[in-house]
Amino acid sequence: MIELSARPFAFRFDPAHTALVIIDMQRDFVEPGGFGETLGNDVTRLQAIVPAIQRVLAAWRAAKGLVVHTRESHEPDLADCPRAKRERGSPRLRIGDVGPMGRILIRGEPGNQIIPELAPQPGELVIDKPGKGAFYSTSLHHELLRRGITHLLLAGVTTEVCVQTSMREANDRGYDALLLEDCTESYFPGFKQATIEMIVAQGGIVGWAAPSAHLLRVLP
Ligand code: TIU
Repeated sequence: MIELSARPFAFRFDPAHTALVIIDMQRDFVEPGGFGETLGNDVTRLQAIVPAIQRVLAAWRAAKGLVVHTRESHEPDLADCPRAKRERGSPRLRIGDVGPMGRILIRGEPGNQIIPELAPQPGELVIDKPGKGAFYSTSLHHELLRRGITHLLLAGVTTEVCVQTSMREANDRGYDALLLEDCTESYFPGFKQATIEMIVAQGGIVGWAAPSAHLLRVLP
């Protein structure tokens, strides 16, 4: 067992039963011309966390821990994209429309790939998810259960949308989950901070949070 200094109290985990889950670090959210930008956001904010995730990913791979990458994505025929999701708001380009990185949020398109700096390696899990949460309509819970995973370390974007939704889904399924604070970012700085506070409030009602330096210090 490893003990990591965290809020609201120490996070104890066995790396053999813990997965690093990197949420949606795909070009659609991090690079200009994708889904994030077409919703009206400044995507450069999200690029700042890439080095911190790279350091954690390298250390976690060296510790032989399970790595899970997720991508928010839809089938080319949009069969898994609810009308409510596609028609919400007034973005310049909607899900499925052709943008500079191919069709927005569609599986297999250039914009839907994980950014090269964090590209999955053979043996790592890549989960395509049609919703904000990583467990909704995916095999993630099954894949984690059959590997004996009980604890999660979360990173990725955006903090209050796909990361928080996934963490709440994990919490309801019985996982102990910790958010790596400097490995997640929002298009809205206030939302990131509020999300971290609501996760750790009430004795860790959703889970734990800690800077990635605390993890790097304790990994074998
Ligand atoms: N819009 C926004 O902040 N996020 C998303 O739509 N998806 C994810 O967070 N991945």
